[in-house]
Amino acid sequence: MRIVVLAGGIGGARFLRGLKKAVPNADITVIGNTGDDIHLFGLKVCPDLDTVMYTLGGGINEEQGWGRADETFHLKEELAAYGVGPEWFGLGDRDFATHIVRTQMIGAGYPLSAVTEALCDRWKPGVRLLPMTDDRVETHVAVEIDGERRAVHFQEYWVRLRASVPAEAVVPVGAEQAKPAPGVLEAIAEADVVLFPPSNPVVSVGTILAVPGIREAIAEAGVPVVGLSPIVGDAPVRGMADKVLAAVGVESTAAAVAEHYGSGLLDGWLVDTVDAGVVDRVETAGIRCRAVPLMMTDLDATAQMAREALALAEEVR
Ligand code: GDP
Ligand code: FO1
Ligand code: CA
Repeated sequence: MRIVVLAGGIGGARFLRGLKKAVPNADITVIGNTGDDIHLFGLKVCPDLDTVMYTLGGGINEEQGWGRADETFHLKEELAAYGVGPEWFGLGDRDFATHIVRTQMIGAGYPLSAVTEALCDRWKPGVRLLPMTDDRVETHVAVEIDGERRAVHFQEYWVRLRASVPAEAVVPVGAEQAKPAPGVLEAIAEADVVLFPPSNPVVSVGTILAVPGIREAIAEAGVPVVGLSPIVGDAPVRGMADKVLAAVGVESTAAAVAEHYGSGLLDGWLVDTVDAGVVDRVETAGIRCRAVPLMMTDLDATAQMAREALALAEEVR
């Protein structure tokens, strides 16, 4: 079975671990969000691609969900001693190596997709990991600080400001001009099923869908498209999805997120059992819906979520 998954960072990566366990022989292509990417200290950092790569490759900091296990921060401290920031972004020594290799290869002329493949030669994530695009896309968030409206990088909004001010708009800068990376449209066209893991609907899946051609390819593939809600009990399980959903005028409920994707894109939607009350509303919107446990507490629970998603895909096929 050929499965395409549109993934952000932690939610996407943890779901993929369950999917691999549920269907060990599946051919899985991950289309990763690169809107979170940021250039720091002259280096290109791709948090969501790295989160998927480290999680599936066994190098992730499990408690934190991002960054490397067994990490140290000597380099960051040395940079700070020179007064070189930003200090608010936690890049560790082991993680730095990834960004150095990536930046060096990009400087030598390799596209991000080729660089990602080279990095995955080491980590062997067991999936084909493709960036959504080789072009530069950066998610910016419009905020009002001290009465002044300005745009900040998504990482500044989330990591420095901890999403403490309302997001007034979310803009994937560069997305309109971006082209899908090599292999992305082909993987979608050849897929048997497309899954949206419980990733952020705005700054993860939404950013991937903002690359012209990807949404259209999914709709035209004619295969089941099934998503899992990242909103449980009217709140994100973690992160700032509520803040960025508000910016696009969507309430933080499992039903509203399904309606936001819409029946033109989604065929099936899984909500958590605590949200069983919204199943009828989602089905009224033309999307087949089931309520099942959606908390990724351990690998078995996550694998069961993946099985439920694939079962729903068979139902709507
Ligand atoms: P990020 O890039 O690290 O923010 O990760 P993603 O975009 O892939 O996923 C973030 C989303 O995952 C958040 O909106 C969370 O609510 C959701 N999430 C995290 N853990 C769980 C879980 O155990 N169950 C569900 N249903 N959603 C989760
Ligand atoms: N998230 C944080 O909350 N604080 C950090 O200092 C931080 C550093 C960081 C470094 C490398 C990396 O790959 C991820 C990192 N993240 C950090 C997570 C990052 O914000 C991601 O973009 C998440 O996916 C949020 O959507
Ligand atoms: Ca992310």
